[in-house]
Amino acid sequence: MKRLALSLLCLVAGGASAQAIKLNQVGFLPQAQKLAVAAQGVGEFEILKADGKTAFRGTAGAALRWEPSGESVRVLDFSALTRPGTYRIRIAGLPLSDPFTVNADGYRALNSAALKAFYFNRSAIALEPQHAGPWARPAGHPDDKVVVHASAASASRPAGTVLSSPKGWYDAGDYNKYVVNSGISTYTLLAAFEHFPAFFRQDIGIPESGDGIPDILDEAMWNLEWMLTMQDPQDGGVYHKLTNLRFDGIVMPHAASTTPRYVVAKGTAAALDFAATMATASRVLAPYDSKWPGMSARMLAAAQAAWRWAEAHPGVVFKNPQDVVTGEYGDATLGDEFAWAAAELFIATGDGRYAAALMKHDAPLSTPSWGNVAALGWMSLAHHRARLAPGLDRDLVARRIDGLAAHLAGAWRSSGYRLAMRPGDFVWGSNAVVLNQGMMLLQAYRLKPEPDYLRAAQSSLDYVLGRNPTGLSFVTGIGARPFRHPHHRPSMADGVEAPVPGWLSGGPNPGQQDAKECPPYPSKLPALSYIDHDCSYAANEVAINWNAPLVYVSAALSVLTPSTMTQETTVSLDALLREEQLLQFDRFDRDTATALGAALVARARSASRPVTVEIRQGDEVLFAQAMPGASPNHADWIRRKNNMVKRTGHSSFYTHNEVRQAGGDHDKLPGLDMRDYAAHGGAYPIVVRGRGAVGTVTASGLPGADDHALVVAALKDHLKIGEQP
Ligand code: G3I
Ligand code: 9MR
Repeated sequence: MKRLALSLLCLVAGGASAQAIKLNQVGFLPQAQKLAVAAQGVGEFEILKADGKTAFRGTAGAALRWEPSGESVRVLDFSALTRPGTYRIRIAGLPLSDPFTVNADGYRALNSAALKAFYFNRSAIALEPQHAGPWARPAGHPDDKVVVHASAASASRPAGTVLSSPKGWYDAGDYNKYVVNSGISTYTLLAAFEHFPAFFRQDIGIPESGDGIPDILDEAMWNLEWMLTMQDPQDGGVYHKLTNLRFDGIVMPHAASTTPRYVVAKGTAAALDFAATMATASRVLAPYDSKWPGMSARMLAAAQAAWRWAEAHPGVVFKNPQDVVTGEYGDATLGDEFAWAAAELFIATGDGRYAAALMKHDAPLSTPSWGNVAALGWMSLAHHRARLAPGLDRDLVARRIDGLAAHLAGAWRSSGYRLAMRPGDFVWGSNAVVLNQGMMLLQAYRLKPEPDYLRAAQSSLDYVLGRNPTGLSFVTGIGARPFRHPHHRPSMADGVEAPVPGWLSGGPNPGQQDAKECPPYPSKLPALSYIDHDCSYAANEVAINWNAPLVYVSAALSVLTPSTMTQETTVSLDALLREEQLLQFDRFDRDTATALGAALVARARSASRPVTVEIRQGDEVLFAQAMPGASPNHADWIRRKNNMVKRTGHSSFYTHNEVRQAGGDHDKLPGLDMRDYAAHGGAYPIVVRGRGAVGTVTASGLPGADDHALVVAALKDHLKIGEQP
């Protein structure tokens, strides 16, 4: 404790961090790229196991200057260390590094904490000890009686009208609720679930845990319900924020001022961010209609009404009314908000007018932020692109995303710290810029598995977890050396020594807008403009839009980092063909299908993965089952993978690898309409010896290699074939 306090003092006073070797203090998945950073001059390094024995030796790379911190540093690459364990790095003459782990589920605790941070910022609900531990607190800000501010007055709701607008998350270290920032935050959580549903099956300990709905959706719903109340039912317009006139003091939520809270002015950005988020939620929540009856349809209607308002009021830029001094989230550039809302509404409705609106605002992409949201729409389009043709040019979707990722990866490759961040990227909330860059790199990786995209995204997470010039983990409660003093009212006022866990610091910000109110910053350089002090709202606040990409990136890396099994380089086409010879039947009929189906379901259940499985003989479905949480999209994937197997006679995983190993694009096969074919793993031919192919057995819902592995495992179970050496 003392040592930590001292090193923080050094930081505040402008001294160098005690940590000479900077690394991700949580660690790495076994097959991930693993980098640390050390000072110029360092040469050989060793990785020590927990017992002190050497597990790996390496030599640092060439020294490179990193402009954002003015340092010259050398990268230590120990990617070849893949064995799970706890390690430290040793360099002669330097203190040992912080410990890190190599672990296949290494980001689980981080991800759960980052998601749970949203729960800790819920308004209008008491946090009970069984969920909140030492950070339990009474309910604050019920917001069941908020006042229509003069700036928001309309004929049906004149100034002074009282509304109910409860729930929602506090934005950040303050207690106000802002639609614009809620939009990107909620969307990012919904996207994390939409892209990686199986990862989110574990409960995180919130009041709704165990209700049969993934916690991430319950958590998102807490804010979505609030957002719905921010729409004026009369005209579809959306109030920009629900706020005090001025910031609350540094007190707990229940002790905050009792002066009225207001809904303030409608605006175009709020309407469009609301429309995009509601359209997204309507589609992601559609399978949960029995839990939330009518909600999905209500959200889509709300999204469309907000869009109509925005079309009728295309240039209403929000500015704080004179008597309101809380967060502004003002944004005068609205084309990106139009593009995002149009993209989500197009996916939700298939209506070509939205595609046209999207193209009207088309532009090269940049890393998303609360004020620059176009990339979010393209990220959704990429996820749904297979269904969108011919309404949309699928190549354009890929080009837009790949263009951004290629640019980021280029900056990453040549950077001293191996980070895509350039000096100008260090704005207020720079840590979220880092993670949103990672999120976009991962979108490109999902479209085209270019290993550098994954590596650069890994570097984004590494940076916020300690591979940065401060040597701190920028997530409260995570890592050996986490920052401890967020500008976060509950953390400051609760009397608990440790800050509320799971929160990402805004991070280095050379704007230093709080300099007058804080001890001196150690440097003016972008990446060193940081103090771990709770006065610092410009560099050390927390915010929902900064935590959301931490949830996304930690989940995505957990799912997308190849496991040993799915590593492309280890897939041998010959071995796959041999396996197809082995996994054949002597006879196949309805009973066989039922038994094989049971084996598949048992496999899927024990892996607790929300897949859909199907067995066909010819075109007749003999068995089909969807696990809880499976997506309705699976049916279409199954159809397209089956077509591929019927055409080639081989597993769709074989075709996937055959195409890729020949340098082709498995999503673009010459002569095939990819709306009807998919070269992704998961469909397997059912071959009866002496008769040939009679049908297919298919799984959908996991990465292709994992769908394939699930089917193969079930076939082996059923055919009683043991693991091959
Ligand atoms: O975009 C420009 C960039 O072009 C320019 O080079 C750079 C130079 O400083 O500034 C950039 O704008 C900055 C912008 O953030 C970037 O997103 C502004 O200077 C900076 O003042 C602005 O800060 C915003 C801050 O509120 C003050 O308005 C943050 O984005 C925003 O995250 C933050 O949000 C606050 C809420 O208002 C209230 N609740 C807490 C929350 C987090 O601190
Ligand atoms: O606490 C406020 C924080 O949430 C905002 O992001 C920040 C910028 O708008 O403002 C903080 O409030 C400060 C105010 O702006 C200036 N005086 C000190 C306040 C915090 O102590």
